[in-house]
Amino acid sequence: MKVLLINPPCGIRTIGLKNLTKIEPLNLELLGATIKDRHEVRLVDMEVAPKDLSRMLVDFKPDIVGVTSEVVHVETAKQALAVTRLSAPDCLTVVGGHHPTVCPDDFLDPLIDLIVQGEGTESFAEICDARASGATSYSHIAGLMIRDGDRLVATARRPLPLTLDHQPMPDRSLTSRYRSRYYYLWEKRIAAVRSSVGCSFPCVFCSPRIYSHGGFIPRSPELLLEEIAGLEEEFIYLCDDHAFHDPDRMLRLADMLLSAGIKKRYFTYARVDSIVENRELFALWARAGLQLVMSGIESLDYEALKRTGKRVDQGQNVEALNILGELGIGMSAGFLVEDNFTRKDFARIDNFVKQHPAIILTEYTPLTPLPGTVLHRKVKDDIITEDRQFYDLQHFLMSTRTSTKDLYRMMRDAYGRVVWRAFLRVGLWKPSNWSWHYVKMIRGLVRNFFALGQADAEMKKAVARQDSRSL
Ligand code: B12
Ligand code: SF4
Repeated sequence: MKVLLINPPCGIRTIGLKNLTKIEPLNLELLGATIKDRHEVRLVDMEVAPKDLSRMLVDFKPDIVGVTSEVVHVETAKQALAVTRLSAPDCLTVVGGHHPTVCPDDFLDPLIDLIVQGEGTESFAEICDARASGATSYSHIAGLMIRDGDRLVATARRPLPLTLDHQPMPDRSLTSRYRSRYYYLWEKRIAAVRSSVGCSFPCVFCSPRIYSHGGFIPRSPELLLEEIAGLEEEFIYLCDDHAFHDPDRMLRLADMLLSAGIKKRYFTYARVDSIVENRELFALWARAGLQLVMSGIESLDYEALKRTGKRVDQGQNVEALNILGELGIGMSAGFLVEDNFTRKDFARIDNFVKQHPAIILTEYTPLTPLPGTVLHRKVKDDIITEDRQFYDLQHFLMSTRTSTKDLYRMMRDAYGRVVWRAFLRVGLWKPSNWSWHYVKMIRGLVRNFFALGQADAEMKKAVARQDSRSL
């Protein structure tokens, strides 16, 4: 079978990292690796080359098309399938990934034949094999949602695996023509590696914990060492939800990387309490090359921090920052933007950031009810738009006490200060650090700046469109 895998672009109104970072579609590289011995596989990354799809459809004529989707890709994934169906009307269309797993209803659409939930590699391989042997029904394959008229019918449950060790090495040759275009902010050439998935903490706004049913699924250090050692890129984006969930595993991995003399630099997400509780482990990781961690500081206010269900306190936030500062690891610190924020609240965060030089970057996030989360269930009736391109953790999806126009402006100005601080703290001004891809980064910053300026008006238009449809 000819199998085409598509990474769709983000929605046009989406703001944030989409304009500042491009990362290989590791999910599709894993799917491709799983089936490549039996099927012919191609991959189109529309995030970096949106026009490639039409060209590929003419050349390749796929029998099966697999599209991945996060929440902000719901419409663009469907658009990609609409284009596909024009050239290949008989191809089998399959959607999978994070958002179809936590919110399959968003993909109930005649353009989509099958929805794969969860880890998906085995289900997808079974779908391709069944299609190759002439199947027209897929209801015997576990882990799917199949459209039946205007509803979705689930096939048998496919339990989540206990480890990720059954998955093959991602087939990075599928993205060879795009690799030079992947970057992470100021890092020029990067690779993504997944060392685990899931997290068992109870944060009410968290989508990954819903995906993993509150479980933590690791890949073994031996396989990770092999994968990392084989990478050409020096900067590695460990795209776990909480890589340090099991400190012993991370200790073994750091030891193995150091013993093997592998010199790479790493970014990952880490909870502040795991930093505080595992100082020596982070010291080891600093030696192994850990350069930047993303942590949710969330709030400087005791009650607001408690409301997140995150179970960390301000003392741990500060201690984690001190530890990282001593170890020379930077933090990208996430802060929630409350709906009653004023300039004073942003100034308070600025002061906090000034006092903690370990903070290299600051991210501002309005509390976002991602579908499937506990928070979404709680506030469902207060959400003002169903248009998923706005579910980017940068838009206000519920009514606010401070006017949204002011909130977006304050966020835009705060990001301006973040850029200036990063410029100084990372030393981006030094000519020796210059890279041509900074042009893309600066273009992305300008796009985000204007998009935040327009965000209020764009949201109001989206709400009006929705209201007129429901009349
Ligand atoms: C790395 C990452 C990024 C990277 C981009 C990764 C990429 N190439 O697209 C960057 C930093 C750019 C990024 C940006 C954003 N991200 Co992001 N990101 C992640 C993170 C941490 C890991 C994703 C990943 O690569 N996982 C590894 C792969 C292998 O796992 P996977 O995608 O789940 O795939 C497996 C299965 O799902 C399945 N599968 C996947 N696709 C398909 C397709 C088919 C056909 C089949 C059969 C199976 C299948 O098979 C895979 C192998 O088992 C996740 C957290 C998470 N747990 O997913 C957040 C996450 C996906 N991001 C999120 C968001 C909101 C964003 C942004 C909108 C934020 C912003 N405002 O900028 C943007 C927009 C997306 C973009 N592409 O730019 C949310 C999405 C929520 C949701 N319900 O969808 C998540 C879950 C984080 C969160 N806080 O909730 N992100
Ligand atoms: S610690 Fe992070 S990954 Fe874990 S549940 Fe909370 S937000 Fe999600």
